[in-house]
Amino acid sequence: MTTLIPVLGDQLSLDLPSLAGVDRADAVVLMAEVEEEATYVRHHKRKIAYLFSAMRHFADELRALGWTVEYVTLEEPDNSGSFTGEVARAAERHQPSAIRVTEPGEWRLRAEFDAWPDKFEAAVTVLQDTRYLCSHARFAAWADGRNQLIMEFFYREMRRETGVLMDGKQPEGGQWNYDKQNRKPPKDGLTAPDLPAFRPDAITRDVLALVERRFADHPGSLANFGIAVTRADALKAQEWFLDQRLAKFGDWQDAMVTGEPFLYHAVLSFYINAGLLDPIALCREVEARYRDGRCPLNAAEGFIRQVIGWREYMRGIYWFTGPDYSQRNHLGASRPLPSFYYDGRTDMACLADAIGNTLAHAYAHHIQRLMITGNFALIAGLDPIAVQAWYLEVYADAYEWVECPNTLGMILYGDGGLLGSKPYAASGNYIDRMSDYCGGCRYDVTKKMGEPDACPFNALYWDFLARNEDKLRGNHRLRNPYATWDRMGDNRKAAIRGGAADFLDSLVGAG
Ligand code: FAD
Ligand code: DLZ
Ligand code: SF4
Repeated sequence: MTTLIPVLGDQLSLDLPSLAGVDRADAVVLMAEVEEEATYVRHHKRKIAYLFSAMRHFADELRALGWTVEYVTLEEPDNSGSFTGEVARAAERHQPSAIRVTEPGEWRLRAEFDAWPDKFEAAVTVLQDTRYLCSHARFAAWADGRNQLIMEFFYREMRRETGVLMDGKQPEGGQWNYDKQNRKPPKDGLTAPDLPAFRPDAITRDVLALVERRFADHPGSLANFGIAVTRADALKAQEWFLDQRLAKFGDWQDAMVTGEPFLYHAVLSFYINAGLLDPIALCREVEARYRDGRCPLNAAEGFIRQVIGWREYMRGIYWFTGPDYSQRNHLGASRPLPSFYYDGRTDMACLADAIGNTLAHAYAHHIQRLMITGNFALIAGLDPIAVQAWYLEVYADAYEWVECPNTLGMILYGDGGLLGSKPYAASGNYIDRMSDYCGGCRYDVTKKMGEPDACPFNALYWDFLARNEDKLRGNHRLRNPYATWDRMGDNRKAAIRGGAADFLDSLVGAG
């Protein structure tokens, strides 16, 4: 009568539905480090090390709670190399009568799980992942029949349903959204308190050696690894964010400063997405700090919007649109990813900083992902498949359910506006306003005409609009930029487009 409970690397939560209500005395939890999950894209070394160590610690946590856990390490000689292969081997060993699993975070694995009933004799149950606020059915009920899926309206429903930051039926403070108070340009010398670092224990040290040995050709560095790998330490990181950074989160949410990889961001997405932290409990803590007068409303609302708004919305879009969503390419972009995405070697100071952070920490904060690497990918017309693979590889919080809609929908406009009403394209001007990058750059952000030292973002921005005119001119939110473009003389237009073409020709592909 044994129940087999396979648990994936991003399901490290005691609240997992597949664990709920099961007799521990008659169940086997299966966890497996497998080549297929570790290499279906070339994940950043830090991401693999974090997940393997967190998985090993979670297995120990479950054992301490009385569960029987079978843990298959990557180098175990009989390791089949795939998750389904390991379920098959465990089914051979235990002849379970039931297999209970929580749905995975990617269509790729969902297709595999859906084939299990034909493959295994045991009764297979795939349970909805209750770690999210919004079920697939709930999102579909909201989304069905709408031409555009506007996050703000979805977010308001989540606020109403949870009662978070509500004052009766009204939003706390009278407004739903304090986004306008989340855009302060950085002031000179803006710094943030250092992140807490968690010293690697023996389990983590073993995993670091394993990753160095087996994934040497994957991007990124393992130096100074300090990511929390247990729930207890992730909770310490959460507490530290609430105490040290939350109050200023709202003000500096969109700011970028050279050499400050984290600023006032939470740096909690690794833990939330892998199951070590509960996002809803975290939002309630944030609300409590606001109600106690320990953080302003623009910080509390700004943070809660990211978690019960953007995060839930992105997941809803991913499952609502189906497995083909990631293949869309509305703008027909096809340029290979430049090599500097993998080594950070570029004279563009903004890209060098954002990519340098990424390779060092498997992290970049949101505005770097959106307005630096993302904006460049959009206006340079990079191939959406290559861009998605890069974002999935290099961030320790990346799983397709959250990476794909952010990349394809939010930055690349690959879905033609289902998710955003206009592309997030910006010239160097925006980057100059929101960062200190341009002061230390060999390019001149004030130059636009295609001179050798003109900021490449400037020519690329106009070139992007001109290149995609047939698809974008009709967008009423782009009326002003197109009106400006129209007012430019032919010589100026030709100089800008020539500058963009020269720059694009000079890029070396990563392949
Ligand atoms: P904070 O800025 O402190 O925000 C708090 C929390 O809000 C985050 O921990 C996260 O859980 C949530 N959040 C904020 N913005 C988003 C968003 N747009 N979508 C989903 N959740 C959000 N986030 C991922 O978790 N995984 C990804 O693979 C991922 N890929 C991205 C790709 C692109 C192109 C862009 C523009 C954004 C991506 N994001 C992704 C969203 C966001 O950048 C990260 O969640 C955030 O940078 C994580 O750092 P933090 O914990 O310091 O977040
Ligand atoms: C990301 C990842 C990696 C690198 N390795 C494993 C692994 O060896 N075993 C495992 O169970 N999960 C791993 N994961 C997480 C999965 O890829 C993740 O569960 C799916 O992408 C679904 O979100
Ligand atoms: Fe980036 Fe242009 Fe500023 Fe250089 S000048 S940092 S390339 S925006």
